[in-house]
Amino acid sequence: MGFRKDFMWGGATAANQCEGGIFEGGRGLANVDVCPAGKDRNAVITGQMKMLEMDEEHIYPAAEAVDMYHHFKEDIALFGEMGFKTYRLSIAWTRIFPNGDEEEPNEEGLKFYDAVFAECKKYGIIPLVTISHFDCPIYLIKKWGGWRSRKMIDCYLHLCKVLFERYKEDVTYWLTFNEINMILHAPFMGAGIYFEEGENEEKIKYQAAHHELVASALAVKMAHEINPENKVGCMFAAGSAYPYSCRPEDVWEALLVDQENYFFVDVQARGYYPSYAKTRLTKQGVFPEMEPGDEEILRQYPVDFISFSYYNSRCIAAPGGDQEEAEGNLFRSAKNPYLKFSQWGWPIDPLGLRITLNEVYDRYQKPMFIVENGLGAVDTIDENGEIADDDRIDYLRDHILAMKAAVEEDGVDLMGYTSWGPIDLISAGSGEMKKRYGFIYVDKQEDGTGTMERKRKKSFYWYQKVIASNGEEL
Ligand code: BGP
Repeated sequence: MGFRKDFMWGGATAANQCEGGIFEGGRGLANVDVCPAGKDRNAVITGQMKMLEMDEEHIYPAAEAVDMYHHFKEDIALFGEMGFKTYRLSIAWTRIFPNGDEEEPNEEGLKFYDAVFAECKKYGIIPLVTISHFDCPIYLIKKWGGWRSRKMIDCYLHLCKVLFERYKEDVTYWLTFNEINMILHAPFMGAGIYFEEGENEEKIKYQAAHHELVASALAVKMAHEINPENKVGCMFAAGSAYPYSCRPEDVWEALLVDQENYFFVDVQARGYYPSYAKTRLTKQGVFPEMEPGDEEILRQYPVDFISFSYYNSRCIAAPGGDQEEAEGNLFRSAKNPYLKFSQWGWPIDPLGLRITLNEVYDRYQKPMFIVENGLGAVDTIDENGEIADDDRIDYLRDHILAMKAAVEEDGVDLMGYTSWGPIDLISAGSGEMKKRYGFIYVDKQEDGTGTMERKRKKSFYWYQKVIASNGEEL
């Protein structure tokens, strides 16, 4: 049986991690631009340290990134050479609206994406567009505090309207927010929120989440009105929570972690706040304020499909245990003794992808799309000038096999797979350049030096075969 004939193979990037050119084309400054590399990054992205401008002391890797702003033709040609059916990219909000609340969009910014989509078309690549990949204009953060304010909904919808109309002929696949559940873990990066001393952080985060959920539902409505062909998905950071042991307290804690993440998809896919969230958030005094009509909006405009990132599963123990902690995509979890780990300490769990696919499909019964998956690793160029990234190939092969089993043996409905960072780009979590995910190497080094030259790695040729054989030759 295998993957469907029109399976959407490809790769995924985010504007702020690859474009650079943040002062070009009339672009404004965004939260993602002022997240520094180095020791303060975590405090900034989690909203514990206020940073709304660039200063002299820090390095801001998004400023140049891998300069796709100037290299996109070459890069998309390489995606075409690999046989990509789709390319997931995000729009830098501040290229279109430098402040975020202007009436008229910035034509130069719109033209840039016209050119990107034209390039995709040349190679028969279908764009899959993330409207906001952790992107929030600084101006709106200064004015209203980012997504903590309901005012953001209108600004976001104005952006959506401009995008849906302008790119009507080019784009029919959209994602409203990247990893919407990241708002709970990295609220500044996820939603432009930083905290003042003494604030009720949970309440602010859930209020902001509510605003995004309403905005997302209204974006679905608008997308369908503007073009009935449009398909809109939600996107969350997935990875099932395993109990650390069969001790009921561990099982319970794992269930809570899963619910915390599924909460967002429950609302976006089913159209209402699940009972557990209503009850618990109310008891904790953090249930968001809603306006009349919000519940109807959520109910009327659920998403068409569900997408997620999967890097690893999580292993959860009840508080008070002395188990070791593992790293992994800004989520805290216990170290799973049965798994191997990446160079960045992230667990490697291909079967976990099959488990997650089954869980998500069981829960929502909607088509799914894996829009991020990959191995962040250091790459070295050997004496022949080649990059033999066998670990990456192994990682991807094992995950694709797991997803194949989920399709062939478990019957899950999967639309496509876009691996993360098909071209090296900067890390969202750490801001590092040396953590590479690409099939294409970029000569940009950790200290900012490099020629920006692009180079095919061994995995480039491997993925080309995978796509050509629709996932049969692995
Ligand atoms: C996800 C983000 C991506 C991406 C990826 C890998 O959370 O959606 O933007 O960067 O994780 O994480 P990292 O860059 O920290 O290795």
